[in-house]
Amino acid sequence: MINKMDIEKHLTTDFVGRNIECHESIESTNIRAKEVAMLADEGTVIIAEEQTMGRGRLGRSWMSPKGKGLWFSIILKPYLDPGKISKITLIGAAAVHKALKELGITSHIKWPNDVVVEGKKVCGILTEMVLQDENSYYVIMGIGINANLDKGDFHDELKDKATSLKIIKGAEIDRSRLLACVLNNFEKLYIPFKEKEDISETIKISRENSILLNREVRIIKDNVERTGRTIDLDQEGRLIVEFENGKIEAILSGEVSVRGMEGYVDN
Ligand code: BT5
Repeated sequence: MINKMDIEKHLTTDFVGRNIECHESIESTNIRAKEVAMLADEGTVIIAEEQTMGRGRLGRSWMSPKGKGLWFSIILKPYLDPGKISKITLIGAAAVHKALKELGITSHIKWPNDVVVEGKKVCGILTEMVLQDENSYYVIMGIGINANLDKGDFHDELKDKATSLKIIKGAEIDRSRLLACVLNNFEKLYIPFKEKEDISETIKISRENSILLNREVRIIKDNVERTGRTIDLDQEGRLIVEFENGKIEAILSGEVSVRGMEGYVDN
């Protein structure tokens, strides 16, 4: 069981993770975070041992078995133009990448919201915006990390595309330490963004560790599917893609499949 004291031992942050709400079992930490966001301090973290209705993007489900993962949400109040919120997901992914590196695990970032190890997903991020009134909103960033799941914990559908840190390392992961590490790295990258809209360090980490650059990809956005080649990630965190028709576009969000990964093998 994760407890606050174990997490606090490893925290070096000013505000992220300084308030933590722990649940044994909950529908979704994002749902709970939305309920308490208005009165909560920025940086409050909601964590659960188990989620019974863990969610991914577009209403997909997120498997969150009890005691095996890190399922948590951070409440943020950045007071920025809502159009810039997708960058927070990139900051989260960069923070997870850095935390895994501190544990000796090499990971790659799959723009915009996944972290993969050995080509398989170990972490997914769901960032949601909650409008308070016309002029203000909160951001809930939910992060799911497959820490100590065993092979048998994955449904058949996920066996080939997902893995856990325990499977990779061959040993249990200290979840409290990992959580503190993610929060420490997140705050360092988030403060320049909140104060100066500076995400240069996040972009640098994402570029250097991206699994997507210079790859043939299939991109689904607004139900339209197109294939192309990824060229770069720009300073705004947009994926630059050259599509089959030769047109180059900067994509802010979308669903990307890489040829040769996760079942995308057609010619
Ligand atoms: C995501 O969505 O990857 C975002 C996942 C966010 C989960 C966190 S946990 C804490 C917080 N509370 C929540 O309720 N959610 C957040 P997406 O890119 O749409 O990927 C979803 C897809 O990933 C599913 O359709 C499955 O194919 C796959 N998937 C589900 N559970 C998984 C797991 N534990 N590990 C790896 N892949 C998984």
